[in-house]
Amino acid sequence: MLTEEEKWRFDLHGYLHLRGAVPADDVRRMVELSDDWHAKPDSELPPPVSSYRDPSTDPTTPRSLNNVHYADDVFQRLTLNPEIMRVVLALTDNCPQLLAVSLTRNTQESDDIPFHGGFTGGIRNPANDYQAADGRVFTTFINAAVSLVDIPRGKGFVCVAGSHKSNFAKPEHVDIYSDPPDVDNVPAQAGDVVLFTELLCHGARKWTEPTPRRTVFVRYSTSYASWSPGLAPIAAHRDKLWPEVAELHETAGFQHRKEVVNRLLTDLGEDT
Ligand SMILES: O=C(O)CCC(=O)C(=O)O
Repeated sequence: MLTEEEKWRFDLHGYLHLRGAVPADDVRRMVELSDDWHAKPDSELPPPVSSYRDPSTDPTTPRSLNNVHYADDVFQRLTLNPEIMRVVLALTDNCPQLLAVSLTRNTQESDDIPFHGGFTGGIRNPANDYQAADGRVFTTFINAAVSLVDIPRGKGFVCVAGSHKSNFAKPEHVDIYSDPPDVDNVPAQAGDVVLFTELLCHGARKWTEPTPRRTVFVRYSTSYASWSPGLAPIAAHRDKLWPEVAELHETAGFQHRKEVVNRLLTDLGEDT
């Protein structure tokens, strides 16, 4: 499901840039919902949508609204997006679990996001691991960053390409504003997805454009990772999810093949 070039690129860099993965109508709808919900306090949001950090006590942290897929179909459709899932299935060896969906807004008032993540040797965390062998790439914790706006060069997502398999600590002076080849910035168009292993050292530069940056972060892990069991699905709101999305959320053993995976593989023309 990954081309040889994509495998080479993901192994080398720790991320893939999927261009035009999300239909324009869906992007428009998500921008509309972002502008509506981000204008409201948490008390007026459709449950179980809520801020990751309370904006009244953390006003400069980019506000991230969690659980948005319970509140509108467009986000459920995004969790099953064929281009995103083509890559997620390959990277999890057909054992994916949906962890979280958050709608984030960065404005000129928002803080930048310093580098975090990155492997610096030692024993790997099995819930956030990366391996490449037998002509395949494999990772256990994935973030699909879906951009809803155009990101000019020099702004937005940055990473230390290759740091998902680095063995040495990053020098202090290499930061989110450093230049290539130490730091990669990924300019993107609305509807593009930057899909990365959370093991990659990554962050975001300060947003200086007059209109907000709007991004949906869809996080996946392997189905058998149980380090965030409280995340999903939320029992009291499970009936708001499509059956396939609820199943995608479930923790399951690595020998178990989810029905949603078989359906996606069939749609992708793969042998189930
Ligand atoms: O805003 C970004 O592109 C980076 C977000 C980030 O650092 C994260 O989701 O962990």
